[in-house]
Amino acid sequence: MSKTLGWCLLPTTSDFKQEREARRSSRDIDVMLKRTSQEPVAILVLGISQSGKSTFIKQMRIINGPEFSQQELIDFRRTVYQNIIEGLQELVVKKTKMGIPWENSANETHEMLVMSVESWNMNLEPHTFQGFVTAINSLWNDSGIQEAYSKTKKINFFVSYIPCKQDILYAHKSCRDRDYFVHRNILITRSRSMWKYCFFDHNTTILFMAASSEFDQDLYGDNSLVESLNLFKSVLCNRFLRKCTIILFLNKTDLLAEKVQTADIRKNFPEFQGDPHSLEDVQRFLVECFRERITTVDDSHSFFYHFTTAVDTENIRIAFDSVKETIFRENVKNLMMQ
Ligand SMILES: Nc1nc2c(ncn2[C@@H]2O[C@H](COP(=O)(O)OP(=O)(O)OP(=O)(O)O)[C@@H](O)[C@H]2O)c(=O)[nH]1
Ligand SMILES: [Mg+2]
Repeated sequence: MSKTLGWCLLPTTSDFKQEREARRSSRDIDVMLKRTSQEPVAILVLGISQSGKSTFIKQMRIINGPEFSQQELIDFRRTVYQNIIEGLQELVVKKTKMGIPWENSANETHEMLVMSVESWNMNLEPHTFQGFVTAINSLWNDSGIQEAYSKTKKINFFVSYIPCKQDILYAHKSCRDRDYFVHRNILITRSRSMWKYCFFDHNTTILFMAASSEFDQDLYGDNSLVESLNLFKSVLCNRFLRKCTIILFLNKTDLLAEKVQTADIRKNFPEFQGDPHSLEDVQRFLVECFRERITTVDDSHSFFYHFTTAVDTENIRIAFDSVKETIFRENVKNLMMQ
């Protein structure tokens, strides 16, 4: 194309020079693009507990394969049983704290049974779990528990079954989840033990997950969003991570959309200006909270963000495609600056 154009315009020596330069740049870019697409890249998935890190990594497995084996599904069943019992125990404690009585007084006996289960200490198989089903159902159907539940976050109940992919995504098992996934030249990990595989340069991206719906919830006694912002700031201050690109996933958008309908973020964050019942306004505010941490520490980080729902495979597929594109673009930019 440039050759044809060159002949038509009867090029001068300087035109030839320019064309040679252009060809050389184009070749350099081709080499760089080839290098970027092959260089190992690491994504460190960071964030406070319950923000959705393991769910994101499970989605990587669902999206990029291989399929879960029957044994893996059965292993997840125990986690789901454990989540059901622990979730119900948490609700019973909340109900008591809120001073809500049992609708059905027979549930006092069921309460004793369920509260005595040390689910983390036992091998929950279908036949053991079956022994608690009547009590679980009865407590769950009591209006006292329903009232406590309507004032807290959602928990799912299942009895004697093999979990499907969606159940796996809803299961929470702190720390013991498989915590990395390799997709082509990309290592995705949430584990510090894998940091040895990272270069901590522009080839490493921090994917910071924050549960956007938890602005009014506590984690170990402190506000969950404040905890998340503090961790975000300490990540930014970490000298090893200084050159990394930061991608923020403001996660649990489904729960946030539901929450803003009734909750008022100004109770926890009086500086919020805007409509507390507008999802967009609340999301904009949250992005600014995180962005502000970057500017107070060091604004040389490249910063990108997405509103995600980690339990929604399609949503994560789109977000991950965009993450890959961002990493690629950032790498090309960095190589061109070298
Ligand atoms: N509704 C909803 N639930 C989510 C979303 N993301 C994660 N969860 C649920 O939130 C819980 C915690 O998610 P995890 O991925 O286990 O959180 P984590 O960051 O790995 O937590 P730790 O392992 O304790 O550090 C799980 O029960 C998930 O199913 C989301 O976007 N929407
Ligand atoms: Mg986890």
